[in-house]
Amino acid sequence: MREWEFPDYESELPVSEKSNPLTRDIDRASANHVVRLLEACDAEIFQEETGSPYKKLFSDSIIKTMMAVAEKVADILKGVTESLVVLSGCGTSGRLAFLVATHFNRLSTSVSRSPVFAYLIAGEDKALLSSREAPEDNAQLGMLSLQKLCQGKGRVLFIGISCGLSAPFVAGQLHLCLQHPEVYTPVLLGFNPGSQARYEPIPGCTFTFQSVVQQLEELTVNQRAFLLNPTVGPEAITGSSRMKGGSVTKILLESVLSAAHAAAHANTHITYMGMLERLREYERAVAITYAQTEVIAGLVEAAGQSLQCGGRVCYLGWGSLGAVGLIDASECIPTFGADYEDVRGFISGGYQSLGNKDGPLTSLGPQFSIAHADFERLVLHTLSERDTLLLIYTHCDAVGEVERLARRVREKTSGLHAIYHASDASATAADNISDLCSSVLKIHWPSSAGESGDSNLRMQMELSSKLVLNAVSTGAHVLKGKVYQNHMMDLQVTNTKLYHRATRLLQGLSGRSQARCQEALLGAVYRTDHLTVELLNSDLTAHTLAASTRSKVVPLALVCLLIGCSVSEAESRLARQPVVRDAVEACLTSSTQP
Ligand code: F1P
Repeated sequence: MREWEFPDYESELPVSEKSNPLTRDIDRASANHVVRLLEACDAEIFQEETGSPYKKLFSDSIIKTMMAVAEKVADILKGVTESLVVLSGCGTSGRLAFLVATHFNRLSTSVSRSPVFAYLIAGEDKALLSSREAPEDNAQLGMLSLQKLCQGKGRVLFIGISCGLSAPFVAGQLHLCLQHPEVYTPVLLGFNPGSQARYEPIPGCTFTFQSVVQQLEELTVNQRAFLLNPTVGPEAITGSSRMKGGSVTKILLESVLSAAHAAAHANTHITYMGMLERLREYERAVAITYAQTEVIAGLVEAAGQSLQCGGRVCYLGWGSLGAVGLIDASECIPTFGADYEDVRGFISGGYQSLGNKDGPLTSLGPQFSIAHADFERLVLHTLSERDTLLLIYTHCDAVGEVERLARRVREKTSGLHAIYHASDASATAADNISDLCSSVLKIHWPSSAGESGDSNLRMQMELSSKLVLNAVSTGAHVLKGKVYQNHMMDLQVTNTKLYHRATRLLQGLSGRSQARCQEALLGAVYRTDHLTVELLNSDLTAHTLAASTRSKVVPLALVCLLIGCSVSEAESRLARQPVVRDAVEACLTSSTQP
């Protein structure tokens, strides 16, 4: 058994919020070591069940549930009109719902079938590219958006994704499904046991996530609801479910939907061995990726250097790999308190290639300019040697266009790198692009990879790119000192889950009471040493809303707690010591000295 699997290990926390013993010292690790630690954490995804108290990805009950859900999807694909498969989630979970739904709609169109997949994300399409955590708390909003989407539909298979079994937005949608079983069949996807689902009351609702899960569990007996919740171990950076949580969401959804697609359109059967093989393909994809630890570490190092000296990291991706880049970049803002320009994604073809339902969002502001043309117009001329640029493409993409852009970037900086996916067949193709780059992460996919078709190979390349970019952006922020031990120190507290996570972090590091830590947090949110009774009594939504306009809230609160100083004194300390980890350590040392 792993340390975190013992019942007394951080026993009050669900698995998704526990800290991973493997990464306790990740804040002090070299780039190379960071990548190895991430590899070790990702390996837990495929850990066997033997000896563990938890259900795992390869557990019999998970494979069988995947098969049963695939059968339901296949029925819908086989052609009943007025049916829909809805994938829905918040943050990363919603972004992956988008990525997977658009992939399978394109696949359906390619075999002349109408698209039946739809996605929902809390905060709508804006949230695909920027952080919008507040709507995650809104169960009514979840219900309304599902109702609106499914108006007039006779049958809906609803797949709600919440890694921590915690988002009220998704709980509301599952509740709606339970109220209308004649239309909806609910599926819940997440990575905690049902007993660890969030039990906190949801304002204005009679249900909690926990009570919804209990109802779902009862219905699983007759296959009127499904629960896909293997445990994959705590995240490398505590609570950062964009990492393993996101990867497993992608693996599970794609395995189920591709089995359903093959059953509906290629007349294959959905079998136990077939499902197992799909999961094993992903396990191999993870291994193929991490076989290149050294090169990945080089990218982490380069990105880390850029962030440390005020430079930027830009991802220039093609096709769905461009979307993977956009997603990774968007997550740095809430996770590390980053600015949108620190890590930024661009996709060839912009919104047309992204295929989001609301179309171009460019008018919403500069961070919504996502096309390569935008990059050339707005960013290219500002590049310098401090910046790191990453081309992300495959042998199927417009290589001539990749080369053209590479040449333009190279005129400005030598910090150009590439992530290039090539199948065996194309591996020997002449490659002028490599000559322009400081380093190339060339991932060779054996012809056996994605045996069941180009679509599967593409999805594996996406996962592989996700792992590399997660390593680059996480590793770079670790090197920048944004992580203390394995905790994100500068997270945004823009919803109740994040507010509670921040409070727990403050309690753990300062040893103060929950009440005192909440006071310090609010002091940092409102930048005051004198919290009025009115402020203390106002509801959490007001606080999380106020926090969305503030930076460095958690580090400030911690400094106040450790030093016992005013908020403005803490602000000037942090200004003198901008590396959050160093500032925290300096305070911890002085607070333990007599
Ligand atoms: C949803 C989510 C995460 C994000 C952050 C805030 O979590 O948006 O994707 O990284 O932790 O919450 P979940 O509902 O999938 O657990």
